[in-house]
Amino acid sequence: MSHNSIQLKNPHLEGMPSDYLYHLAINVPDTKNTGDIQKQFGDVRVICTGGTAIRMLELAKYLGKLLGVEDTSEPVDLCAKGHRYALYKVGPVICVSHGVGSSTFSVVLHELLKLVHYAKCQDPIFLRIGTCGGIGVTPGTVVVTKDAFNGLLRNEHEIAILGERVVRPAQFPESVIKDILAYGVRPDDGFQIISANTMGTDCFYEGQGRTDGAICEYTAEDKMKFLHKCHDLGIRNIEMEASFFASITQKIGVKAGDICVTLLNRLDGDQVNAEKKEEFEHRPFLVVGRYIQQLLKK
Ligand code: R2B
Ligand code: URA
Repeated sequence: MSHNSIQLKNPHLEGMPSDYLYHLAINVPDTKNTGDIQKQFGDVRVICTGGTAIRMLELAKYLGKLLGVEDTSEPVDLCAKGHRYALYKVGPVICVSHGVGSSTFSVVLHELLKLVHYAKCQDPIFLRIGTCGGIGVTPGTVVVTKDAFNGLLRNEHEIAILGERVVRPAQFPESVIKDILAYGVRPDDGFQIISANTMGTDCFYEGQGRTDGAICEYTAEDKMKFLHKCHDLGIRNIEMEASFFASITQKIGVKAGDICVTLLNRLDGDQVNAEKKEEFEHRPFLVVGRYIQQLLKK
């Protein structure tokens, strides 16, 4: 089987003798000779990302045990010096926090893509393990994203570049979705897993049609109409990164998947009930853990 490292889509990088991955606090002193980075990160096959540092530490510990990683010491945050994101490495997996929304995720994802490029990682897969609001599904359901919609209900990601609107497609590869569903689920798990479309918004409150933010200029009826419109488009969950994540990984041509657990059914309300949060947040760990186990057998 032939393996590939990722090709970035930036010709300017060719002319940079060194590169400082500022928010990760990782220095690449010589971009043409990245032996040290390859030594530290070259074995990485899976890049798990998720909102908070604590959840990524828990995931790292969980995966360390599951994958039988020999080093049993507490994972160390390798990017602590950057003071922005946390990065833990357990064997061939790194678990990295990305904050809330695509603006914070964008910063770390650009740097992670450069990191795996400099490290010459072979066939890396990027995953997001997150939380979301569901639409018409039982709270606790795990949703694996197919097409990612933005807050304008378009299956694309829109971003301002050089003062212009740039629109990019936002789909996740079918092969990854298929494998996550095939290997990540067991009938006795006690929760549902589905693949469906996801809306990624730039705002938790008004952007997701909530009526419990500091500002709301629409009626409860308008909100329900909007949520039903989402449902009609096959959208079963709402979070804040999917369209950005799909668009960047699709543009680079790197495999990726977005796996989120629904904390509430938005057709029933807006407030997130924290009671079951911890139990629910563990569900994508099970799914992703089994998927990674299978992946590493190949
Ligand atoms: C889900 O949860 C966060 C907001 O609470 C955000 O990162 C997301 O996508
Ligand atoms: N995360 C979101 O973005 N929305 C929700 O409703 C819950 C979690």
